[in-house]
Amino acid sequence: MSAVGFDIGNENCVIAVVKQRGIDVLLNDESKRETPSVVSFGEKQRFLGSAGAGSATMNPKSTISQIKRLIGRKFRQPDVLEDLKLLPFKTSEDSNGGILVHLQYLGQVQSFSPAQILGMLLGHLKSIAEKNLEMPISDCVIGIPSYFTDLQRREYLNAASIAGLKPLRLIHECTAIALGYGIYKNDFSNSGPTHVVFVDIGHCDTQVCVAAFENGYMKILSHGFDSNLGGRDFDEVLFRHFAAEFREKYRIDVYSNVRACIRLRAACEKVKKILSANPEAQLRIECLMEERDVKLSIMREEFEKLSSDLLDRVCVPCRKAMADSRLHVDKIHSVELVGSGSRIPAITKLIASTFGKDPRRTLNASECVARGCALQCAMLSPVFRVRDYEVQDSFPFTIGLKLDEGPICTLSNGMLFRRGQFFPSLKVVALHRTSTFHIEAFYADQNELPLSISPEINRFTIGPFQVSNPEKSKIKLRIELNLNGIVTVESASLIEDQMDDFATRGNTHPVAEQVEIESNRGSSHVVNGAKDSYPAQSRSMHMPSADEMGRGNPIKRLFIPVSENVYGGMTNAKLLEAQEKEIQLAQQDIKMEQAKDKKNALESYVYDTRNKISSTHQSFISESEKEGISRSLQQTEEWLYEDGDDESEDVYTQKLEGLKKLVDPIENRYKDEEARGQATKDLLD
Ligand code: ATP
Ligand code: K
Ligand code: MG
Repeated sequence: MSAVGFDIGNENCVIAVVKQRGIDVLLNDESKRETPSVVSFGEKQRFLGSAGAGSATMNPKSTISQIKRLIGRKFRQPDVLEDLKLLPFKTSEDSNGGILVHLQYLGQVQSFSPAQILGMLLGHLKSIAEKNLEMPISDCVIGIPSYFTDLQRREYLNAASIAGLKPLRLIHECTAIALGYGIYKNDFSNSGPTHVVFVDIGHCDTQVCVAAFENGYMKILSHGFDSNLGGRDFDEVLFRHFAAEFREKYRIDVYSNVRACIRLRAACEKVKKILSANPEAQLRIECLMEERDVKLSIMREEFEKLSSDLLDRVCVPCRKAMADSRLHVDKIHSVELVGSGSRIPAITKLIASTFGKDPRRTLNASECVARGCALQCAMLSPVFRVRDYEVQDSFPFTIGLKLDEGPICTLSNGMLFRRGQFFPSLKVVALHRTSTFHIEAFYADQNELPLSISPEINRFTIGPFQVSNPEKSKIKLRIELNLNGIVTVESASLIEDQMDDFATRGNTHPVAEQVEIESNRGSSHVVNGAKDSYPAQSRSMHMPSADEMGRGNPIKRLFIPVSENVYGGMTNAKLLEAQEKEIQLAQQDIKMEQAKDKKNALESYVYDTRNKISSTHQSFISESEKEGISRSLQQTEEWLYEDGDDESEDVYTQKLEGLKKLVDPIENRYKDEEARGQATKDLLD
């Protein structure tokens, strides 16, 4: 058994596994520890990960990256439209308001949702893990940004299920980092918690969390983020700078040429990396467009000046997380800087001035998320024994609840779940209703959400049910913010009290006063082994509780069906369809890979045989045989370069069989002789 963790980045993915002795990061097909987050549609097969990145310049119009940014987003959100504008292929709105990308593949335009594309990428990572571990996997833990909405989380789970993965949980990336940091340390002070800030600057976003550590225990106090601030924004600063310079110096307009844009963006990223280690960098692209070679240099100082606005923005989520943690910066023991986007030297300076201390880099900047995910997977998996360690994460958004008649949990009258709520968490809401009704969960404070994100979460239909005596009955809803940060109605029940008229107890206000929110039952942390953790406790609630039984009242409890209406995302039918589609696409890839393998086998057979008949096998072959075989080899070779360049597995197999028929008799003579030689040798020895 292995516990697997996936860090899906906008630029790079990392896979880590917990093994008997510690954690390993797995190597991909190119023996790299990071796999580009790229899906590319070739003429007849997909190229995923490193292969996808390799085919990106050849196939810019059917290559997609940064899919994490599009997951669970609405087509019409302004920042989404900005992102989509950069894509060199068609996109449109699906029937749910989501995004569809339209790519040329297998001779036709095919449409995919972001969840499907992410599913392809996850499937690829899964296959890398399976190849490494030499066994099938499905249990895993996947990292997600803390600012992901309910829908984005659901879409991640859909993508995982398209890939045939079963996440034991989704975990906030910063929480995974903190877990990896804390679990093996047991030298924390005994005189109170040690507070550490983690800052992760990736390709597209910046995430911050403040964590409190004690020996054997960690707690996330707060999260901060900017979902639109990462390495790629610094690339963009350089891109705009160079595009303007080119217009001046070479009179060319890069923006008018898709391929030129892609090449310039890639070159800018390189320049940015060079400037992290050098005071000056040179940008040089041959034949960028209109047959012009371009060449310019830039100083680090100038780059920093150009990016001063971006640099200023880095401290905003840091300050926000500090404010929410209610700690003074003096109480911060250390600041850990991770994510490859943080390698820009000016960022280190900025973090230092924000916190009044130099940030540390004790963690592996690009691997720490995946490692934390693998650890969490091991902790949740019943077959692993990990040292006892307790993780408590907090949720970054306030969640409210409303009925069709109006809000029942709002900012002013107490929320369902508050920002900073430890989760998983369970609330019991009691209402007086006589027939089917709807409740709706929503993010109550738009200011907490990333820009242009919709506050809608989910609309639940409770019913059908019938109440015989409205005076003596109430509906109890158990509403959970689950381990994945998704809101669900875990159960709804109709409770009838035959004796006591509790419906009239209390007050008379039409909506708000009918609601009682009971205290949050169950612990809200995750400890080793799913069996010890909160969900197990909370689900054993099929019997009336003690207070209901207390007075010996005959209480009747009836479970009521609950159905969900998520705003967007996939229906079950769509998910099944996507799973089937993925199987087809994967089969096509396998078919093409197998054809390629057979083609290679045929090619090497031609070369080997040619060698043999003029060396080792020379004395076992007649002149005419040799001539015939040579002719066939020559023909096969020519065929391979022309008509046979792109054939099916069967065709290559047949060709190989044909050649073998000619060559096998000679091969057999050679082997017989060899065996005879060996026997003679044995006798003489
Ligand atoms: P995200 O977390 O946003 O989803 P990610 O996890 O894929 O993305 P990382 O791999 O942490 O992101 O970081 C990628 C970013 O780091 C890219 O923008 C890349 O250009 C940048 N980067 C990598 N090396 C350097 C360097 N030496 N100097 C500056 N930036 C760098
Ligand atoms: K990454
Ligand atoms: Mg990342």
